[in-house]
Amino acid sequence: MISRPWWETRCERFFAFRHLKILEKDGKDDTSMDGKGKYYITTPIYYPSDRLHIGHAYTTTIADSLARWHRFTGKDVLFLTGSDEHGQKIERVATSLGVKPQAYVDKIVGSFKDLWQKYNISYDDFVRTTEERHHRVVQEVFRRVYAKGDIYKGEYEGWYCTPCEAFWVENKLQDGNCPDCGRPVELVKEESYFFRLSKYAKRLLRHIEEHPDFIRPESRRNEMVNFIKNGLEDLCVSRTTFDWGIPVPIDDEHVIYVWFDALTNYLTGAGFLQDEVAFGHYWPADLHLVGKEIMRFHTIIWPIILMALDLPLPKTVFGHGWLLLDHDKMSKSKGNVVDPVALADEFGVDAIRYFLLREVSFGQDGNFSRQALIERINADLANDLGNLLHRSIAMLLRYRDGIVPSPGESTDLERDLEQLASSTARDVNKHIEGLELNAALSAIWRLVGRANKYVDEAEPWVLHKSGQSERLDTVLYHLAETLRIIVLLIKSFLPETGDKMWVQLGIKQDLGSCSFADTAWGRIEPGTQVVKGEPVFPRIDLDALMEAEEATKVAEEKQETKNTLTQETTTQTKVEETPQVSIEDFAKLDLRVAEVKAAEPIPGADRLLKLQIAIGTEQRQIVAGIAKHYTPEALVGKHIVVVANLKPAKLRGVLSEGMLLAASTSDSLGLVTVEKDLPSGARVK
Ligand code: ME8
Repeated sequence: MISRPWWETRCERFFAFRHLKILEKDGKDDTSMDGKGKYYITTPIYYPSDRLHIGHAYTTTIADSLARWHRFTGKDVLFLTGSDEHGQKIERVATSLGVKPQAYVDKIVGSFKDLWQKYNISYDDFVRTTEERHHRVVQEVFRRVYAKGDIYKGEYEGWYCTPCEAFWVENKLQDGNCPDCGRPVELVKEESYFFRLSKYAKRLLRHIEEHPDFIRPESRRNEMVNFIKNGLEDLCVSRTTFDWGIPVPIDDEHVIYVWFDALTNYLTGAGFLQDEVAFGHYWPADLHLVGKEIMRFHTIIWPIILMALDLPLPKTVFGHGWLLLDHDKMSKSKGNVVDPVALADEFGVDAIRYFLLREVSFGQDGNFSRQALIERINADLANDLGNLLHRSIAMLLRYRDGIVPSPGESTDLERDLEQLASSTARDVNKHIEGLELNAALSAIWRLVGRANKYVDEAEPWVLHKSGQSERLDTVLYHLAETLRIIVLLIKSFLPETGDKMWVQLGIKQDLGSCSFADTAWGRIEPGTQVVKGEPVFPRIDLDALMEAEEATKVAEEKQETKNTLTQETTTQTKVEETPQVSIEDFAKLDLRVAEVKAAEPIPGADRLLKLQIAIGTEQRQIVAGIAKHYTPEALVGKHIVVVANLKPAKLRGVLSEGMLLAASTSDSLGLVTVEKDLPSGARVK
């Protein structure tokens, strides 16, 4: 076996708890379990309002790499992710699809877990906010804060942004819209429980000042400090106008505000009120990793909830930047999201993980583009790393039948490489401790680069030709040993690649059981038999790929033009000139009334719109060439007529499960609708 899957580590954690309990009984310090302490890291729990995109994979891949590295350095890691399943937004999506919220979230959360499995995300626990264990924790937290006098009943009148699930006072709105996402807000007036944020403002400011690592990076700390200094309003922590949430324990007319519910997941996952030994060990969290847009919730509301509970605050909340597409924030409603599954299928999971970790300067916004991705794959992965492995294995096979020889005397060249390998391991650790992910990867790639240069300088082919056998042994040994260390250093970031390289190096030791101490120089055993394998990262022909993409685009555009022309010629043709069909032919068409639930553009296809429609209780997606005539907003709510039994097809890679009917001339187009307000699903004959 190469490396252990995450569920085994989860078992280990369980045994670690048991071990902890024994230590506690013996009256010993529970953090001394392995001499290295613990590391509790979390991602945001994502909304199952839609499928996840590459932005979500960005946060989770970073968290996973950090979790893996800390396990590697001997820490007892708890890595938590999950899903934020309550609230108005989820309830509305489910209702628009005609399904119960629970059935809806169950399905989407399944897709979250599939995605994390594909990306080799080694989470230890996944909190769903609809779970019973979480329900109990949230209600108890609410009860305690209420009992302390920090929650009181009142009346809320103000604005609410449903996509962000955030309350806003009038003077914070921007042009009447949500200042965070720019979307319209709704006026809300309802009885509500309020949480005394204002009471804790000074104490929070003091904490931020005394703990410079609490909010990172520094730019976000300054933003948050300014926000608090501008005055904190007490926060609504309950809603009464819908019921998809956890009931307020003292008043079942109210459900608990979704952010109060969601933030508490970090306690649920650590064992709060369930396993106090585990909780005492893991809490406070070492790192809450979140996107910058939800820093306010994590660095103001969350710490104040913890203060009200008399619990210690997390050590660090890091607000990373956004992954942008064409320099714009990705969002489903703008239709500019990148699908992480399709991307991993096309390029491989580790290529995507590498790109996410390396390309974006951690903390700042960064742009996603296929060209940048392919360039990274070719330069860093295929040329540098892949080539080092390939040429080293090839030389070991050619000159020593694949057997790692015993080294002879080292020269300055070797000593230089040995030193760099040792200092790189320490540097990577230092960078990871400091959350400098780009620097950590740069350091590893400096070692890869140095090893490639070492091959050029040592010229093993010349040593072979000139019969300098001992010197050749030394060089080949140094290459194999440097590669072994490189695998140990990259496996937290690129787990599949680490496994593949380990197999090619033929090392018998289980990679999953290796620890940081194994990065010490000189641990590959002479006599190890290397194995020829497939290239770990084949080069991608960027020009050919771009040409193929261009060709598909041109072909699709031609098809669209042809369709339009056909429509236009049909308008010019006299009715009696069109061929006749029998009533049986016509009856083959299943024409139905459908309601448009949502509409969005398709990036790169300026004639097309993607529509989500309901035909009775059935949900469908169709693609229609009407973007020049209708805006997405104008379509939502319309009752249109569709051919419901048309064979599904893909247009620009997007699935279309039907076709809408429209009348058109060369410059105008109108959708076919029905004259009376008939329900969707009604048959058109
Ligand atoms: O906010 N670039 O959930 P959410 C980088 N449920 N990261 C991105 C991103 C992008 N373009 N888009 C999304 C919520 N993310 C709440 C959280 S936690 C108690 C509750 C990542 O589904 C980033 O981590 O809207 C961001 O903060 C998170 O997804 C938002 O996910």
